[in-house]
Amino acid sequence: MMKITINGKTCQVEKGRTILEAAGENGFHIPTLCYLKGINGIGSCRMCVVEVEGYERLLAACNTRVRDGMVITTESPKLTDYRKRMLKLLLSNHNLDCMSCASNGKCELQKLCNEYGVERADQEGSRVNIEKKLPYLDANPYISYDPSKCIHCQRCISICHRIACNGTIRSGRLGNYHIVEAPFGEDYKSTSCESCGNCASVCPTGALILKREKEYREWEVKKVLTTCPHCATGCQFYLVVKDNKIVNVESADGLANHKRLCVKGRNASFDFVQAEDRLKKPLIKDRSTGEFREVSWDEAISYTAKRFMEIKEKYGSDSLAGFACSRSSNEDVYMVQKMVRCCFGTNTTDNCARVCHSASVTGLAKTLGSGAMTNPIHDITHDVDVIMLVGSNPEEAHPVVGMQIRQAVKRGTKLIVVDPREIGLSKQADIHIKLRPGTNVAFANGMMNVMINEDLIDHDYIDKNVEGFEELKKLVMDYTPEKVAEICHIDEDMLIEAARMYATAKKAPIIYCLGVTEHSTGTEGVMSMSNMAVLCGKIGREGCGVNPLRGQNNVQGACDMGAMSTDYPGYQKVDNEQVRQKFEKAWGVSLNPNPGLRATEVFPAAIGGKIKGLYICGEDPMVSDPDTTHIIKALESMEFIVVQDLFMTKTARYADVILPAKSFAEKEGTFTNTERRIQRIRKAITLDGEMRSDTDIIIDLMNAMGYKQPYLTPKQIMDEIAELTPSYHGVSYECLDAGESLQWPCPEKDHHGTPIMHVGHPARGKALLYPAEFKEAKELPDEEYPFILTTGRILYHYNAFSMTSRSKGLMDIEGEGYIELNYKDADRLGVKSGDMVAVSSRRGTIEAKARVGRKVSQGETWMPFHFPDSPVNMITNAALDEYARIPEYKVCAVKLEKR
Ligand SMILES: Nc1nc2c(c(=O)[nH]1)N[C@H]1C(S)=C(S)[C@@H](COP(=O)(O)OP(=O)(O)OC[C@H]3O[C@@H](n4cnc5c(=O)[nH]c(N)nc54)[C@H](O)[C@@H]3O)O[C@H]1N2
Ligand SMILES: Nc1nc2c(c(=O)[nH]1)N[C@H]1C(S)=C(S)[C@@H](COP(=O)(O)OP(=O)(O)OC[C@H]3O[C@@H](n4cnc5c(=O)[nH]c(N)nc54)[C@H](O)[C@@H]3O)O[C@H]1N2
Ligand code: SF4
Ligand code: SF4
Ligand code: SF4
Ligand SMILES: [Mo]
Repeated sequence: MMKITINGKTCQVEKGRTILEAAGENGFHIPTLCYLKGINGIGSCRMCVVEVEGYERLLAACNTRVRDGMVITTESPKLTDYRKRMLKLLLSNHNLDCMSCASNGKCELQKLCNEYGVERADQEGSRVNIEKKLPYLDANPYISYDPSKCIHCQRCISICHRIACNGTIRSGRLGNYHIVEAPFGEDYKSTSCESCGNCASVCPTGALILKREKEYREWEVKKVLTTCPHCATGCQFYLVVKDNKIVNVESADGLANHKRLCVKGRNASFDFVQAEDRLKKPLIKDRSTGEFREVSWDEAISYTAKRFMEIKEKYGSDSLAGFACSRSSNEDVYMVQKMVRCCFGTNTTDNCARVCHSASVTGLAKTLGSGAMTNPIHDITHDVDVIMLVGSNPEEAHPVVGMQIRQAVKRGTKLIVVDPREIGLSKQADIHIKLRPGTNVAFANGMMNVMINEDLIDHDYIDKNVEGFEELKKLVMDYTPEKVAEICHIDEDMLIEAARMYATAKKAPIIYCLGVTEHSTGTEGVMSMSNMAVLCGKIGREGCGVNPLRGQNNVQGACDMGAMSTDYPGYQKVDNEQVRQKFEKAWGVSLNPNPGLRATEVFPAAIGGKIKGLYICGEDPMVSDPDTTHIIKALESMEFIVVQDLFMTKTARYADVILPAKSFAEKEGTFTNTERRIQRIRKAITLDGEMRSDTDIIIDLMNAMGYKQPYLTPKQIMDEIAELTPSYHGVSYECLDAGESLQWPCPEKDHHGTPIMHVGHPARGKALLYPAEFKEAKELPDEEYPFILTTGRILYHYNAFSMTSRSKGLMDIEGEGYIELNYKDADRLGVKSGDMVAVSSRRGTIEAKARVGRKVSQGETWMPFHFPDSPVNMITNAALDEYARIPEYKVCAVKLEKR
């Protein structure tokens, strides 16, 4: 601690503090303009100058550190005069069309000028002519840059380089002048800019803005704190609302995002909410004509209830099924599974995790005793030595996690990327293992072979906390680096180096995603990730663990809430007698003791005549499930289908009843993000139309089906969830609204959550090392279908396209499907970038535009699954994993022909 004097007051401050920080901590305000805490401290605006005894010149408070005994003055006539002169200098170069400026009312320059009584500059500045030469850049659909309002504070540059870690917007020169080179001109698509808008969010003036800021003034809006509806990173933001219309998104300081947002969170979180073509009224189809007619809610509810109950009567409870929506809230999902269990009388309920991370839920429960991400995002991306990223493309799929990984790499963390494609992060990786799709298990066994043979494992941890070591050792001894290199098409030495790098690192998380799970050996792939971490004792510790990045905003919650055919809320097993009795008592009905079918089993069962009625809340299997032809057949086989969604999806066209639901912005609730963090969503607007929240619709349906379900608010539903779910026991709206950010397990009231799991010992008691033999994917290339097709996602679109396709800006940036091929294959086929290619598998043929390059290896291709013009699930393989019944989206065999 040091003793200093500020404005005559003696203050104790910690060594290393800047004058600005020391003053702030002691209640003294110093004006700033270019300064951004922890991000920008270049001291160029000179607003934060202070007088320090013994110094002739004025010192910038933001980048001068305190010294013991310093005597500082933050306000004086001299300082006021100086600050006024600085403001005048800025104004002398500034385009003062404040009345029409989007930043009017929130401009920091305007605020300071008001504060210091500066109205205009004394003369025109020297930059004015420079600015006339610089173009106003506004080709990017979301962001524009007006050089005539730029004060060269560099905040935008610092945030892009140090926080978004993209390094796209740069500082340049024109003659003697510094300029900002912003990537928002006509060539914006060819820059590395991700349109995340983090730069615009920190611009103090109207120079760099989100274009939609022009539509409102700061004093006209209210801001509603909520959670992003796209990926499971769980970024926090405010919906900015003017006259009951959402006009913007502003980032908030959530524990997963720390004010960052990605392009979808910032720019595409409300267009779909306010889209013209939202479903607004309940619809019933006349099967004889195929036409839908608008009906009242009363009719829709009573008709739906009657039809489901007739089917139950005729074919039994297990002829019904109900899927919950991982986009909707915990409370909504809880009610769906409660309806399925209490009214349908079956456990055949599921959610999109089945096609996504069900292998993680099953695999990690088997090996560690809990199927969730073990460590928080911040913990595994800050201050770790090595990150091993397997089958995960976070720069596109979890961009705010991707930004934090880029930041870690920048700070010196080593990165191992295991992915068959070149992804953005593989360029920054120390090691990129570009393995053949479908060979993760062999890869992991090879890694463990090296770890054991070179004795890099944690004997102490294994002795205390592990079972199955000998069996695993026996199995992996077969997987020599030579053999694995041959199976995976990789370099043997690289494998050895990766094993050493991971095993010897002190802090090294494994982060993985669908490249591991979406295989017919997905569960074994997941258990192999767990095996590697367990063998090295990297479980239950800071900066380590096994970390599946979950997909949808609330898919973690949907699993937690019991939208699973085997589990009640909180992973309590349906075939456990005691558990069942507990739920029978709470819900007042007798419950079906048999596990139900998994979602991917429901469709074949429908074709086989076993499933007759299906309720689908917010899923679009016509687009998102593999082998669309079998989905069509299944949908056509059933007697009654209900779809509850925001839009007329491809699946909804097959429904008998369509129920219009409210989106995340129109209701209260909670989402649980990938880190098990339970966060609030809040109602921001009320739209015209008869849409209702999922929960309200379900409560009506339950009553109409004869179950007395009292009407409950989301808050009351959470109380019921907490009562019945040990891991959510301490969760309540009271504590969430008081600012708590809880990560389950939260086993007691007043518990503050559990950031890191398996501390002390694995939840299972002992971790299981599961010996997984490598098995080939179900469909391999052959003479007729010589290429492997892998599928996945891109930054600008989201899953089945229903939400992001309604954002014009995203469609401008990336609007059609494509297929990536290796340039050597393309040469052989005579295909160039931009040519149309027919892509055929044993299940069908689609067309896509070729993108030729080096991203995929020879013999391999890749397609995004979002786009309706190349509906890739027409041709993917519905082969399922043995344990989790997850489909093999990541490998099928195709042939390519130039069109
Ligand atoms: N922009 C955007 N973000 C999203 C989504 C979206 O649609 N768009 N969807 C959300 C959802 S639901 C999910 S589940 C997540 C998914 O997020 P990710 O799993 O990260 O996304 P994918 O692109 O499906 O696949 C990830 C990587 O797996 C690699 N891969 C393919 N086969 C193999 C293999 O055999 N082994 C290995 N090691 N890697 C392989 C692919 O090359 C790809 O780079 O994203 C979420 N976030
Ligand atoms: N080829 C291939 N196919 C894949 C994948 C792949 O990697 N490759 N990935 C798979 C994965 S991981 C996933 S998660 C699935 C995703 O597949 P889906 O779950 O089918 O797709 P989504 O687009 O996420 O959205 C589902 C629907 O929810 C609706 N919705 C949004 N909010 C709400 C709400 O609050 N209430 C209600 N009732 N509805 C709402 C949307 O309008 C949308 O129609 O796709 C899978 N399909
Ligand atoms: S939008 Fe994002 S990536 Fe583009 S310049 Fe701004 S901060 Fe950088
Ligand atoms: S564009 Fe804005 S943030 Fe960037 S240097 Fe100019 S004034 Fe500062
Ligand atoms: S990273 Fe995910 S949660 Fe965060 S803003 Fe982007 S889409 Fe939303
Ligand atoms: Mo997913």
